[in-house]
Amino acid sequence: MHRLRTCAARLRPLTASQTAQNFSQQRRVAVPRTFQPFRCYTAPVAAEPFLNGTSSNYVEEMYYSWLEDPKSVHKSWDVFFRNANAGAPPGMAHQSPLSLAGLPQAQSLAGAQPNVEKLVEDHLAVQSLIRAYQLNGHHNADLDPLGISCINFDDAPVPTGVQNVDLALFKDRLSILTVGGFYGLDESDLDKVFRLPTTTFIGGTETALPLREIIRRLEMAYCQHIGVEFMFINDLDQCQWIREKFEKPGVMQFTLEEKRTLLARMVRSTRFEEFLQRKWSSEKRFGLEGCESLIPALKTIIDKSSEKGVENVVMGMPHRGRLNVLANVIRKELEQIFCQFDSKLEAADEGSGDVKYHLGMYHRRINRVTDRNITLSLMANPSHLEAVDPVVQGKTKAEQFYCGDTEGHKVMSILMHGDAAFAGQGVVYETFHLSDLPSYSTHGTVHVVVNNQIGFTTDPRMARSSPYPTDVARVVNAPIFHVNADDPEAVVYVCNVAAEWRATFHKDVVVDLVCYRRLGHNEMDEPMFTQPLMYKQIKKQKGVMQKYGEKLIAEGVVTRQEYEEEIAKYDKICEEAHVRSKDEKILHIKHWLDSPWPGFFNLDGQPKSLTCPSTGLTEEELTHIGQVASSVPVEDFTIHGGLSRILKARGEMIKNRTVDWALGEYMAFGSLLKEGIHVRLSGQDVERGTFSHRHHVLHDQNVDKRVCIPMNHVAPNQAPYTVCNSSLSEYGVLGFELGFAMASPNALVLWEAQFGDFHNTAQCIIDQFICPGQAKWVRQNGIVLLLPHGMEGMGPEHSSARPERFLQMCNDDPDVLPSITEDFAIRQLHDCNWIVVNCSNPGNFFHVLRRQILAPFRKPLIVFTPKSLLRHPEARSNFDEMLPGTDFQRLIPDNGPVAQNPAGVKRIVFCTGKVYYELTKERKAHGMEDTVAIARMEQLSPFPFDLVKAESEKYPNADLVWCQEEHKNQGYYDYVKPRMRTTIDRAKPVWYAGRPPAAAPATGNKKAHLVELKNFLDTAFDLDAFKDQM
Ligand SMILES: Cc1ncc(C[n+]2csc(CCOP(=O)(O)OP(=O)(O)O)c2C)c(N)n1
Ligand SMILES: [Mg+2]
Repeated sequence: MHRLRTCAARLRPLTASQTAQNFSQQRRVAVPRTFQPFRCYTAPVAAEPFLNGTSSNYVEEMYYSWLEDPKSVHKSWDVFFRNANAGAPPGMAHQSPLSLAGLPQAQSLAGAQPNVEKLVEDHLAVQSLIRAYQLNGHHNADLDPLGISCINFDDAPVPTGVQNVDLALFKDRLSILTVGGFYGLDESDLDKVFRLPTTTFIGGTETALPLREIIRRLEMAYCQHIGVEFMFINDLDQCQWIREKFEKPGVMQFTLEEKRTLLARMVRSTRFEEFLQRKWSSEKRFGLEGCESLIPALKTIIDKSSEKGVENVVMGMPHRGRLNVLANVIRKELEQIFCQFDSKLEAADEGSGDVKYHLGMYHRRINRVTDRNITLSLMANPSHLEAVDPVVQGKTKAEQFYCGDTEGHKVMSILMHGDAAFAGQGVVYETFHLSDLPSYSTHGTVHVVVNNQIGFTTDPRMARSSPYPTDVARVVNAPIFHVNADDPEAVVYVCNVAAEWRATFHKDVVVDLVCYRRLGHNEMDEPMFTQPLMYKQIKKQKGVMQKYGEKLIAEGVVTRQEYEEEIAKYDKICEEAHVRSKDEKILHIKHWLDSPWPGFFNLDGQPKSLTCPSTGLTEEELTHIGQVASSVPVEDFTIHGGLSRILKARGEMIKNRTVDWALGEYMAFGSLLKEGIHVRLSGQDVERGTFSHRHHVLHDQNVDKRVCIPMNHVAPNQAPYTVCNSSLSEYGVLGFELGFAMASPNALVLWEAQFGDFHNTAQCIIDQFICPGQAKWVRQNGIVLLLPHGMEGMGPEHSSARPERFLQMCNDDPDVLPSITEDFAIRQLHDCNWIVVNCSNPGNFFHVLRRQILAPFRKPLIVFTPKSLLRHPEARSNFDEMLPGTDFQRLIPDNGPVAQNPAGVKRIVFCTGKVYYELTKERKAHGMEDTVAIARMEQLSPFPFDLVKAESEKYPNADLVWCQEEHKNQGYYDYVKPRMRTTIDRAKPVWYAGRPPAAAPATGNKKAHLVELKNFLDTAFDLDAFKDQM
């Protein structure tokens, strides 16, 4: 906490004398009317050198004061504001005191009345003092229930409970807030009455107060159990709004009823943990002891939001207190929670399941306070802290989208965090940066940090370089409300304000519950090994429920008997639920589903059928969508000349009944939209396409920011198409899209990596959610990952999407040939954890995208997409391959000359993706078109055992080669080889033609790249190449 001190020094505002000095040095001052959201690039404020986070608030105070009464500010400011309001250009509004001196009033003021100057200075000093509290008051607030951080911070105990203002006492305190002590004021000023600036609300209905009272009220507002950080917000209305909430005298008052409800909630929260501890003292549950106020905090946020019209709250949280939140906020039946502690419980569902403190939950119920319906869901999450943040935001966005809630009035998210994780995990920052982007904003999230001042065994001073764990939120101008979690009323107050803030401004807000962790990291851990002094203090600490109960008894709000009865009542509820829990013999993970898809499955959760209709389209549909793709469907819209040529070429292709890659994708998206399926494509630069092939958003060359999205002009009643360039994030954005895809099965949600290798910065989402999501949490997800991939001599970084990694995580058994039934293909899809494809032509890409939606279940789809093939003249498909009756081809056999005389074929080369075109070219060059067959494996996983079998049996005299352009330890070889061997009952070897093993995915040397290519192609067509390996 000593860092706070350094920080405080840096943030200190100017003293009155400093201000005067600066003023006389003729610093130019900006006009507050130019306070604008940062996107307004042309605002004159941009040219004002003076305006910054510190000075702007000072200027703002003056401005408000001037608006009310121009005489209330110094003449120089009066002139300045007049000039600015009259439209003076930036930098021209200020006139130096020299020219002011020419004014008759100023002359008399300056020359004749030295006392007036002192008066002005004193008023400025008081304004600065008020501002110092608003800015830095939180440094002096009593936030830590243990009192440890205060001691470190000040090297001396900080007095609280301000009733009598004594300057001697405050001089020390104020030195933290101000430069040079007291802004030139002294004890004799304490009883002088000062006019209050309009930037404070401490006066209530009074406009002037004695300095002593001003300080007392500021102490009450900013230095008690709540610390408010907000002065960095560059919006005057928002700052005023917060000041009013915390400064107005008497704001924090509770009715008797509210106090009783709060006590009841504290009882539930506390006794739940105590019950678990009594019954299962040696089980891990990551209890909430030390932060029991989290439960009333969340309930308050939900109650207030429900009152403001919210009907659906999507929540994400880590391990700490999760069971308590499930029980007391979401209201999961207690027996369902308790039965999970029974080790004899059998799993009823397929899949691996997950530990009890990771599971999600969905519940629709009546909010008892507002009497309105509310849907609460807690998303399942992996152990990886904060990974669920973007997922929650994506799901929230989708829920808002589907109910037409464009401003977030009905659906909102709440994210909970641990202090160490909030500060340490980069995905928090990535998620914050989505918060105000049009296609990603959820219109405000309430963040609640369980700041127990420790992360596992690590102290904050080793865990972060910022004073608070919440500083990351400052990047998006979110106000931060620090609160001592041992004061439940203060907690409830800030939570109410946070929910109101969200409902008013639709921006993020953070509640930092400063608390402690009574036990170890989990219930088995010994914290005294590493934090002996902290834990000695914790052992002395009276529980917050007990403290609050005693307070209310002393206040006469409840009697001791009532308090004890409340406790006994909840204990009984727990005991009875525990008895019932013993009857539970089977654990249904399905009961823990966070995102049910009503009507999509049968009642038993199974797909309604195990068939998939043809994914083809009629000639008319193909032509129509093709025409949309090659036209500009709005009037008076000038597109770039190069783009006109591209659209013209598309028109030609459509006339010739062919599609290239971009058109294949267009046909898939356009047709699904027409069928009412929402399509959302997100990722970096996806609107145009990294490779400039897509052009889904057209830009008017004459009108700034005027755009047209032809895909939204496919049919009158079509579903909307969202295509959005994302922030430069993979982890955050992929998580977000996964969450979006979770909300409904009736949407095609795609995330495209700029280059496939960049997916590894989102590895956590892939490893923890996409790959095992269904197995862990019985929830399906049809997200599509488009990963540009291919060895094209571009160097090690832009070549490989790392197919080997995706394939290594597929759940099909390499050593077992599944029985090949009629519904083999769809059954395989149903059983797999994800689908991995590498299409060699746009027609097949079109089919696989449509299959994502036409299949009766949802699986993630990983597509390695091409780069050079986007424009390859041979990588085109004919309409005939896309008509009704056609489907995705998992394997494309060789239908060339080899098919005429299979017995004469000496080799079958199996391959996938772009290398097919290099192989066919080389085969032609070798004149081997009737001796070497080339089969394309378009779907790598689930492995097309049936088709590989048929293809290899077709050529009895051929040897088998797997050819890939990737290095041997990469690509597909390790996945494909054992499965091919299993398919042919290990009757023949599977030879390898490809690049040798390597550490890097590709060479950076163009020549080496070409030599490697030539070498492996030579191997593929050298029928003697493997003789000496036999
Ligand atoms: C990404 C990630 N890294 C490491 C861990 C291991 N881990 C689990 S809890 C924890 C400490 C978390 O501290 P904090 O965020 O303050 O939450 P608390 O347990 O104090 O409530 C750590 C390091 C993890 N779960 N996730
Ligand atoms: Mg912690």
